Amino acid sequence: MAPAPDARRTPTPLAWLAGVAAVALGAGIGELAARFLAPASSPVGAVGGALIDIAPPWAKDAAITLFGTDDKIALLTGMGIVLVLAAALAGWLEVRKPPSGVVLVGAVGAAGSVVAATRPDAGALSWIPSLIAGAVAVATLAGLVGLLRGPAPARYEPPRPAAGAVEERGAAAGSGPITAAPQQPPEVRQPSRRAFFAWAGAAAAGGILAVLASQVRLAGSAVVTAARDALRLPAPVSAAPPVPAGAELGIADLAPVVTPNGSFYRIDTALIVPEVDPAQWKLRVHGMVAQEFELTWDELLALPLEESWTTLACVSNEVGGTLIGNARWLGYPVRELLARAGPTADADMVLSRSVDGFTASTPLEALTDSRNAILAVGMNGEPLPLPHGFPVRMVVPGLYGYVSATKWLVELEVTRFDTTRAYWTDRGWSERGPIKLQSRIDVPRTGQSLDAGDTVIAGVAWQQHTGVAAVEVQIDDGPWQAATLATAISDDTWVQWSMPWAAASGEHVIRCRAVGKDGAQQTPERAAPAPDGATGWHERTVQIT
Ligand SMILES: Nc1nc2c(c(=O)[nH]1)N[C@H]1C(S)=C(S)[C@@H](COP(=O)(O)O)O[C@H]1N2
Ligand SMILES: [Mo]
Repeated sequence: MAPAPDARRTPTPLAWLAGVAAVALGAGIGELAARFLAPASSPVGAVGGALIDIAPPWAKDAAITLFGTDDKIALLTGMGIVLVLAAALAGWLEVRKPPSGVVLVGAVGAAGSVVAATRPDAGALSWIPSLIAGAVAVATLAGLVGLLRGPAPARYEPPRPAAGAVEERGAAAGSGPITAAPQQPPEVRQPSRRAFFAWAGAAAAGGILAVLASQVRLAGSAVVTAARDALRLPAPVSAAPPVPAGAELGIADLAPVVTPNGSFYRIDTALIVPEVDPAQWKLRVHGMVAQEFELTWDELLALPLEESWTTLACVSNEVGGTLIGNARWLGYPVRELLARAGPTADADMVLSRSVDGFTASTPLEALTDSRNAILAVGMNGEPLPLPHGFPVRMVVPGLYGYVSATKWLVELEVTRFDTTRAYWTDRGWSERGPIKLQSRIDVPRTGQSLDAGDTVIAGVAWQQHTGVAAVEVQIDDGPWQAATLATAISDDTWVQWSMPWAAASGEHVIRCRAVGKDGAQQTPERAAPAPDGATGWHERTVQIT
């Protein structure tokens, strides 16, 4: 392979720059290609999705604890840092030991291609963008490093004995063409630094522009947004009851009893929000049933839809956490669809599947009893927002989202717990996920400085499908005092609570705990979210001045 005679003359930062600029251009072009070819399989999206899938439960837990609903931004940032470091390494390698740099870059591109092609939602063309990314980065890196090396030194040729003359090398040294060369250090022509900087800058800028362009909604993806915008959901045959008077205490900083869609927590494994065109949407109901069937979007909307209030909660929610929200859902009872399919007597679970491969295992019983387990199409009076599962998701009161609330739903498979596992149960989370009794202090806020005097302590409490009977508050290890419960919308929703407080100056510790309508006390025992939901009392320290 071509040696790099002047490798030591190339400042290392320039080698890094060559790698980073080349990879930036490759990655940018790859993302852009994905936007045109196979939207669901951008190289970054595919690799990120795979990383999410192989992450162990503690890693999910840690990511959510550290970054909350910004976990995806954190992952992308982390991937970006790793990519930049790897790119700099490739540049360095290519200068020192060509072609190891381009081999590294090419290998990463090829690996990305394999990952993209094997994602659950991969299409026939999903392998292409990563391969394009790799090829562009390889060509750019080779070109940039070529510029760093400069043109081949014209006035210096290392001694190159003729074939078969190796033994005679010493003897021949004094004769032949080399004798004509001046006996002084060979003059290496200064490589063109200016050209290098120009091309490296152009490559990096081109990469950034391509990434930006790939984020612009192109004709293909606008289809789903436009379909959603144009949608008029049918009126429910049974409307949800209005929010009762007294359910919303209207206290500043207290979570509103109805969570606006825009501030509803979002948790899922989808690095890129799936885009499902309702016109193409179908639900397949199959498995251990008497009668398999498929349901189209138009057929679903023609069914008598019902409205209900359900508070969704994430199993990853820490004590005091905010991965919970309450909405008015419009949908069709899953129980009716299952009745149409006719589950066999030995079935005990329904595996719901998302278009991106996510699955949830829900006890058959929770989908066939009288609760409002629905295929939801509407959220707070509008079609589901894309990040919340457009066009169809499941909503099941009383169960954590990971075992029930499948977004971008395309399949219901009736099966058994002892033969089939779901996305998170496959990763160490509990098979069953009933929501645990919890209560949270929202007011006073963390870090809020309050003046001594009359103020209020307030929060929310929940145990969906059981209901909350009482909330108690303890200040500074004093006696537990009953808070006032607001009116609950229903047992399937959270409920606000409040308690007046004559705050004396100093530092105070406030604690809360709830009692369920089944008489159970919220346990003080601290448990982490994994494997089946956090427990413990929420407490907050406040400074009164
Ligand atoms: N397709 C899909 N559906 C999913 C998930 C997912 O990762 N993919 N996550 C589940 C989890 S863990 C929760 S808590 C809820 C969150 O729903 P939300 O994002 O609408 O609040 O969605 C559930 N549905
Ligand atoms: Mo979750």
